[in-house]
Amino acid sequence: MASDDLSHDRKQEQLDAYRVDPAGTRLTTDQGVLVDHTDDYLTVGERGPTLLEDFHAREKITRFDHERIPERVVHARGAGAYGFFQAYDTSLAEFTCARFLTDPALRTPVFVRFSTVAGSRGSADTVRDVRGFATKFYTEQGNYDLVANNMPVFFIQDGIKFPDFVHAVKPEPHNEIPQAQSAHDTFWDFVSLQPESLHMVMWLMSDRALPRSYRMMQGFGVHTFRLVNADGRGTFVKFHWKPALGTHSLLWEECQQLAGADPDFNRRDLWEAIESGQYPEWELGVQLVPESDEFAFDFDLLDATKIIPEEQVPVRPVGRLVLDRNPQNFFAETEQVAFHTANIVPGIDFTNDPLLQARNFSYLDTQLIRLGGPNFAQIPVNRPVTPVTNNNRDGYHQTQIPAGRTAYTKNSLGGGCPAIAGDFPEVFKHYQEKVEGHKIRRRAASFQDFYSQATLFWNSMSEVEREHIVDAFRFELGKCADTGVRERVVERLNAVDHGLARLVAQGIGVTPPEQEVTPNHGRSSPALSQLLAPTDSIATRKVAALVADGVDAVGLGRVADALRERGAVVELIGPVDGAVADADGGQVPVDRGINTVASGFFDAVLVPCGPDVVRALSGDGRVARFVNEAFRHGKAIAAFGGGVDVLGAAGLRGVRVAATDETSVVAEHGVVTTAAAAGDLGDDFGAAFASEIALHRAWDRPKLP
Ligand code: HDE
Repeated sequence: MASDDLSHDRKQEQLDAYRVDPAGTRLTTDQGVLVDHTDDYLTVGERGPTLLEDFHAREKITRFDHERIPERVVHARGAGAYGFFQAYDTSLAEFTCARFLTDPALRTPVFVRFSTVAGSRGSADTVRDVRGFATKFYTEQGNYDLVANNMPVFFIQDGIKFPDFVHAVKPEPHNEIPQAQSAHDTFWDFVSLQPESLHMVMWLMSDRALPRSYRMMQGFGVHTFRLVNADGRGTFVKFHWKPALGTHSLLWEECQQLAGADPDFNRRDLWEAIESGQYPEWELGVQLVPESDEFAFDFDLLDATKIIPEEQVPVRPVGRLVLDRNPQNFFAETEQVAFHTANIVPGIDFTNDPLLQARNFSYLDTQLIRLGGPNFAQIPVNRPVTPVTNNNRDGYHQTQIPAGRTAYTKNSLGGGCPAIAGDFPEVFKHYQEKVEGHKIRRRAASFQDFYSQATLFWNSMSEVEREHIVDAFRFELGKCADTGVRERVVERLNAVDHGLARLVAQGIGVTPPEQEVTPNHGRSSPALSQLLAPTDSIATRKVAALVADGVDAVGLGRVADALRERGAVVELIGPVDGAVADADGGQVPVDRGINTVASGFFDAVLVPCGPDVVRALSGDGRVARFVNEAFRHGKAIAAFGGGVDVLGAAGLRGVRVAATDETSVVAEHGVVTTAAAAGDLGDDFGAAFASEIALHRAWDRPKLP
């Protein structure tokens, strides 16, 4: 079989056969008839009635009328990309016979689709929501789909509740309000009556629900799956994706701004990173639990509302995922891709997690209606790179021509083909599990602890992460009109942590609970905090350099070079698009006018020197707002020479900046300043700015009034 680079290209080669390039072609009908006029209907006389016989117009309009397919019932809005997965070594072979996980010579092609959950296809990216992270591995043993989320647990324990949960979070049925929001009565009503949702609700109220980028979020398979080795021995497994750029979030205020300024913020970010060759990367890791330890935990491994703390079972690195190619057509590829938790390959199997089992039904079922029939696996993006040979036949959109007269097994008239694979080494063998029991509809007692991991999550947060969680609860519950719902949620939170419940209550006009119901167990899992694992890289981080006529191009160039050398993206933002004059009268092209951007687009701001610049920037309310917002959002801000004055004009307070004669670098709370400019600007200025950007945000910065 093909290996290394070849197998990575194998999917692309397959797709090439379906790609249609309009370059050099002429317009035809669907029947291939050339068309010379497509702007006017066929009519009787220039101003007369239109004719039904105009087959070209009819076809054009009909095709347009039928362009839409149903959007996904959840995860409707998404963005996808191709890439590859490669295992680091053979060490997992002891546990699984899945070759893509154990053969480092294989580069397995993948398609990944990221998504939000609640919003419609056209909703904004930066809403408070879970993010989907679904990967289709086109392995040499068939397609494997790891349909993951960016949070490691789920709202419910049993799939039968999924329609209830989704109906509660989606827009309310009487008025279809609100779009892509959990901040409304029905969602919180559901939460208050289903305490098993609380752990996931803590994640949803945390910064995890506001990823800075799809490229900067973790992924989790959520369920406990099973790895199966060549001898048929099973091992429980949880799958983890870890982003190479670190896990980072936006702030809620930025999200709201971005939802208007660029509703495609995350989608665009992924697209642009790949187009510019900055390929996003993740590491796949696994937590392995021997079957003998099935009952060694104080929760049930089959309960999808629980994590296995990483301190208890470390995450073991397996391989790397790289996304290096954008799709060519959103509909054909990203919209038509069909994931299914039951798409597994030899070496991977299910457990009896009742949420997973329900998914194994739902995904195939939903594709049948969404993609219009049973042949959706023939759609190019969905095709495996391995041969598909069976007696499944007919149905809507059959595109193959199965030859021969036999469509049944066993046959003698077709030479017995396709033949049963028998003991062929690649054959899928179901994991053998002995099962016994009564037919009942009842949740296990081991699923009944709803609070301790919600508490674990709360205990593991840093102070600033906790502040964000409290603010999120206050915002969301503040949008609930029903006081009974607000009170019930506070009651539930009181079982998570008394202090949390009181803080939330105080922000939403509910009487804070007097009594602690369950004492906080005090345990934490440091790996859950995003802030404890900062990266030192500024790769792909976006820096806005605010420029105007008279800019010190020499100084600006030095800082920009220092940042670009470290992988950051520096954009020059002018008063309008076009160019500005530099201090010597030369032209400096700008990347964008300030009227087309928002501070939320950037991770950091640079204010350069130049007397006219300072005058122009200080007098521009848009600049003041831009810098002020960046400051409030904790972003790294740098200014040199006279540019330091712009910070004061933008209302920045409480952080020391360089005095007018102070040419050394002053860095305080993520604000980096110096009076030096042009040729006097040293390398240490750019380096200091880069270090602050790498911290993502200066969380200890004084708050502006
Ligand atoms: Fe999904 N989910 N889900 N889900 N899910 C769908 O499948 C469902 C769950 C996830 O980019 C649907 O093709 C049920 C957990 C992702 O195309 C649907 C239950 C996790 C995506 C469906 C769950 C997910 C979906 C809608 C509870 C994280 C987007 C359209 C039993 C591990 C895939 C579709 C893409 C999509 C059902 C719970 C992740 C209806 C019944 C837990 C990333 O089949």
